[in-house]
Formats: sequence, C-alpha cells, structure tokens
Amino acid sequence: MIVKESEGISELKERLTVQSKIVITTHQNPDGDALGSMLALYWFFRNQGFDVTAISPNDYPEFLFWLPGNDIVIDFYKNRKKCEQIINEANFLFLVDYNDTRRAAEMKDSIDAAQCCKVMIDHHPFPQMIVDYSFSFTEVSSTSELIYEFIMAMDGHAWMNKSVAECIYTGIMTDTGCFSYNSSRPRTFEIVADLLNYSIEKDVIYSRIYDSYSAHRMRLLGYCLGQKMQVFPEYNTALISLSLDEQKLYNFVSGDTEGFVNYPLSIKGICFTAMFIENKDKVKISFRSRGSFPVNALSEKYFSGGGHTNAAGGESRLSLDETVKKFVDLLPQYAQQLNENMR
Ligand SMILES: [Mn+2]
Repeated sequence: MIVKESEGISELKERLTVQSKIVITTHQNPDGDALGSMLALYWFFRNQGFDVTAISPNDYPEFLFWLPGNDIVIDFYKNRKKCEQIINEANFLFLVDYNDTRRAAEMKDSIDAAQCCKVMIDHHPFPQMIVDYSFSFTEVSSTSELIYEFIMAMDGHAWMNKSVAECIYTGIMTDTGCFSYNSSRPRTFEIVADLLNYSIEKDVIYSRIYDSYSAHRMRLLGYCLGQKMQVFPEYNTALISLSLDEQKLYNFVSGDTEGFVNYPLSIKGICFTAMFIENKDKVKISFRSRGSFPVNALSEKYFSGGGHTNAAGGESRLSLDETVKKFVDLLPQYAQQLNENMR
C-alpha cells in the first residue's frame, strides 16, 4: 500500500472528529478525477457522519453531473461570499488533485489565508503547497486511486459504498484514458477489481462520460480533424487550433473540446500533439504525448504551464496565430528527441 503510517495517517485519523468541519476543494475546471476524488472523499466522510462540504472553484462539464453528490458541490465562482466563510470556518481543508494554490484560481486567496489543518492528496509532480499532511505520489494513475489508498490506510473499509466506488472508478477511468495510459501498475487494477465489488456498473459509467456528447460537439470534432489539424510527420507532431469565431459557428459550450487533443495521437508516427483554443483574453493550450517525451517541461518553459510527462496544459497571451507559430518554430529543436521517442 502506497499511503503508509510515515505520512502521519493515524495522527490525522485521531485529529478528525465528528465535531470537525471538513472542507474539500479541487482545482479549477475540474475533470473526472478532480470531481471523482473530491466526491469520493466527501462520501467517505459523510458516511461517518462528519460535517463536510465540497467546493469547486468553478463550473464543470455536464457529463459529470450524474456523479453522486454533484448537487451538494458549491461553485466558488458563483457563491464567493458563502464559500469564503465556509473555508474560513473549516477545521480541515482537503486539497485534492492539485498541488499549487494557483490551480484553485479565484479560490487561491481563501485557501492561502486559511489557518486550519491542510491535507493535500495529489498525483502531480513538484508540489508547491505548504500543508500539514501531504499524500503526494506521482506514480499512481490518478488522485482517485490515491483516495482509495487513503481510505484503506485510514482503516475506512466500513465506509466504502457504491457512491464512493463510483466516484473513484470515474477518476481512474478518465485520468487513464480508459486504461490506455498511466495504468501499468498492477495495483491500479487490484483497486478497480475491489471497486467492482460495490456493484458499480462500469459500462454505464463509461457511457455516461463518453456517450453524452451533443451533435454540435461531434460536428466540431469533425471540423477540427478535417479542417484544422496540421500534421508534421518530420517532427512526429500534430496540432489543432480553434478560434473564437469557429467556436461560435459550432455553438461551442465549455467542455466541448475535451479530449480532442488526444485524437491525432492515433496517427501512425505521431507521439506529440497540441491543441490551441482561443479564449477572450488568452490562448489555452493542451499538450499530449506518448512515451517519454515530457510535455510538462516544454509547457513550463514556453507556455507558462505544467502537468504530467504525457499530459500538460499551458497558455499564451499572444494571438492564436502567433501562438501556433511560436509552437511550430520550437519543433526543430525537439526533432531528434521526438524521433528517438518513436523508436
Ligand atoms: Mn488527476
């Protein structure tokens, strides 16, 4: 088991009492793992009768609304005053699926200012937060997987139920691209095997996440792959860019381009992809790779971002065209590395 006594788990367990006010938070634009780990932890504490609140920095895509506990999540962006008060009065603040308060966006100042006991549970590299208890492991598939380990390390077996299992399974499934990456440790599958004991319906969960797109979103995907994808075979790289006008044309709603960046990785000979999405004030970028090519390092160096070896985000204040040009101009210096990575 990855979460061990050395991390102060039993001390933490002792400090947590039913009188404690627990607040769980996650990063902005929460994905399946962020919400899955937050709500799994929520149910774990709720099932024990704790006073627990879950706060998201902002809204998230509709395909996650079915998650058990979705209706109790408070949107910080929409309920600022209320959330600031809740965080201020918390005894325990759990920070899941992020390790840098900047990732909490608008919520950053409240979290930084909170004087309570802070617990981080996360799988991203290079933690940047000062906390009282840190459960930070980069080798796991997802934070949701860590939540399972955390629950087990807390001797919390009795508080597992279908809701907890559904949330954890969702996080593991979405953070591994349905077990196509970040999932080569046997332990991940041992955990999944145990989750199936709680009568979760894994095929239904898959469908709720991946078969829930609008016709607009499918047409937008067609447009991106048909008209907007640029392939650079000599650099084993492909990119997609999308302007605000194009988004309007396809009735774009937040979350519609989720996963688009992965598609070009299915092209033979491509191991590095980027997706550039124009926002009002900046260009949002997603990077993906296969193998050992570290997209987090490139993003950190040139696009003020970061993340994992194979999946990272970034941004740019240049125009969309200038951002894409900046990216394309970088490719020659990575040519050899990308080439070797394909072998
Ligand atoms: Mn994650």
